[in-house]
Amino acid sequence: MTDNALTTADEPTKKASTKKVAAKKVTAKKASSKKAPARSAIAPRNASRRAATSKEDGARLVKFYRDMMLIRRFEERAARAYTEALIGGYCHLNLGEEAAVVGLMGALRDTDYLFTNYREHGYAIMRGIDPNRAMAELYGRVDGVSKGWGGSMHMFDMSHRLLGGYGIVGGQLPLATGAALAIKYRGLDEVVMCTMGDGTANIGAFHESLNIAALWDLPVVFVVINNGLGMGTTVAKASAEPEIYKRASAYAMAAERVDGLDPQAVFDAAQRAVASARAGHPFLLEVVSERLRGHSVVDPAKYRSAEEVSHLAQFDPVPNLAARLIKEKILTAAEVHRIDEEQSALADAADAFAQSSAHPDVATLFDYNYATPVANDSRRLPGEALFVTAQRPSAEVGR
Ligand SMILES: Cc1ncc(C[n+]2csc(CCOP(=O)(O)OP(=O)(O)O)c2C)c(N)n1
Ligand SMILES: [Mg+2]
Repeated sequence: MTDNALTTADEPTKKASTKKVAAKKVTAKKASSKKAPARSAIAPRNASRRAATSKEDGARLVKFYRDMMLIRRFEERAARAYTEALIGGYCHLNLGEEAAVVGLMGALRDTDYLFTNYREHGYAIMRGIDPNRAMAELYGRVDGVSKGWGGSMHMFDMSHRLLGGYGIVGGQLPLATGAALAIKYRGLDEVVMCTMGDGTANIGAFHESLNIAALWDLPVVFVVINNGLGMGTTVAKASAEPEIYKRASAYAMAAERVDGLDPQAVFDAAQRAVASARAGHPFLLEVVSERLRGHSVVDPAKYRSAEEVSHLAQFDPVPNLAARLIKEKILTAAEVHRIDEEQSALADAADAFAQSSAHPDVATLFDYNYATPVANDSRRLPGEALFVTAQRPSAEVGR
């Protein structure tokens, strides 16, 4: 059990923000506040209460730092390439959510599956996909994870069991639930993790998927990354129950809420959630996180007050973990700096690799739409006629 699990379903957030709880079946008995608590209330920094870090935990924290730094530097390069118009389409970044990404992915086995949304670059890399191939996909090049045809939102790699990348909010949930049903049907020891945002918890597919998963005891962990915003709409404005993990009580599903800025806390909670799912008890894990930039690279986030923006830096998990590693003498400042240099070099290399990769041949545009041949598969390119009519003999024309 971690020091950083935040609340149970039974306790209003403001009172319970640092209380130790066990993962358990949620039974939201008391009505909770309709107003979402302030960021500081739902994501307390409780470093002072933390037990001394063991050698093993220290080594894991260093690995988390390395991985978080890689995601950070990768995303910064992606943002730059996008603003230079080298990357097209949409581009949503994991900046601020790095601790959540590494903690969650650390709890999965290679044989487990991941479904995620459009904010997916960090997840793809932490599933083991080469950053070069992830960046090449953003650039739409042949060496990309999806051969250049998916782009930022649609990475897919069966060999790393990343089953997408979905741009439709909530689109991944029924598919993830179906994958979990397939695993159960085949009697396999595998788990599906399905990540989404707080806004997604208000989509119909969320309720349908959680209901079926609980009813049929499917091996799936639903993870809500609660970054406080669905595009520019706050959780308080969008959700009647802002403590999203409590919604599991409607499906008699186990649930937990955790501090998403602490990678160790996320890892511990994710391990509990995954173990529960592997034993046939689906789980809802709410990870309270921060989105440091706009919804996508082009969003200036004008809906955030200057005061809110000025507080964001204190919630940045990357420098916070660096400070902890130095304070607890797990690493020296020089070692922290070296990790940054190494991961920056990897991100630069990924950028160079992507730029040197070829554009895909347009003739391959439709080659990956279906896994098996489909009789009426349309292969019409934009601008081509919908129906190609046979030429009539000239004598018939004008009759
Ligand atoms: C069905 C559907 N409705 C609306 C949109 C437009 N849209 C894209 S992202 C988004 C907000 C989602 O917020 P959240 O689930 O919190 O995820 P986050 O972006 O914070 O990671 C919306 C409304 C969409 N892509 N799909
Ligand atoms: Mg959100």
